[in-house]
Amino acid sequence: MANFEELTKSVISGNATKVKEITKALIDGGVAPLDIINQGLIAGMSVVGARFKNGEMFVPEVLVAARSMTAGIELVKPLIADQNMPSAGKVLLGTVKGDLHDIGKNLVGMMLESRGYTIINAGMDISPEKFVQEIRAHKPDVLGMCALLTTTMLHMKDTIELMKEEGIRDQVKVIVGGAPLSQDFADEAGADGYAQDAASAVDLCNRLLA
Ligand code: B1M
Repeated sequence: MANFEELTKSVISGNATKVKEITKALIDGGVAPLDIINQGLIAGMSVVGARFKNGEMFVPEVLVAARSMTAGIELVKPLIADQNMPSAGKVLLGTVKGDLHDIGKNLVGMMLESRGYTIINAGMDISPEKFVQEIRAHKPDVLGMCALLTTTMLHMKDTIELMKEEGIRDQVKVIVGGAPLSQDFADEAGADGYAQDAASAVDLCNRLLA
């Protein structure tokens, strides 16, 4: 039977066809969907991240790997989303201005969706003004902002400040996440919470909306 190591290797080499084939074999073999994501797909992307950092992989290869990982996630997604669950709340998600990293944010969205949340995915490169516009349009219970760059994470604070100026800060809980963030940063930015990973983001939303 297909195994995690093969899946990880296929993500690293960006072979989407193989990623889909192995993911499907693991699903058919009864492997838990979240194990496929964590031990196969994300594990592969972690290796890509390390190689990117060391200059052993470059942007085009990273993009191809990211696309192959997404191809696998798309197959697993229907298995963890319970369509019949009543909505636990509405979460507006977006990656901040100047930031084009969306894999982690999409994973957070998928995990929240699987736990009954309604997700409005605003996308990436979202300016503070656009976040405010989206909040007014969708009236979410929670705004979730994501940043992967130390330069762009500063826009989280700008967004929260603009929400205050526009008089809508108290209407929405704000959570933040992304690899360079910390609880200290979230506190300083004025967020209601910080989550280190997708599973913690679900716990955090549950706590904030309880
Ligand atoms: Co970029 N990149 N990248 N990149 N990239 C990083 C982030 C970097 C750490 C790599 C490195 O140098 N070591 C580095 C940032 C350095 C820094 O600021 N400290 C970096 C850089 C420098 C850049 C460029 C500037 C490179 C260049 O062009 N010279 C450029 C910037 C583009 C831009 O945004 N304006 C760039 C571009 C890209 C790609 C487009 C090629 C691609 C993104 C594709 C995409 O997202 N569609 C990319 C990728 C893939 C990465 C790495 C390799 C992987 C990121 C990822 O998807 N990880 C990354 C290196 C790394 O992380 N090791 C890197 C997997 C994902 C599941 O994890 O996003 O952390 P993560 O999400 C986690 C948690 O953080 C958390 O839950 C998720 C799941 O557990 N989480 C949340 C995330 N969002 C959350 C929100 C929440 C709660 C939890 O609440 C709302």
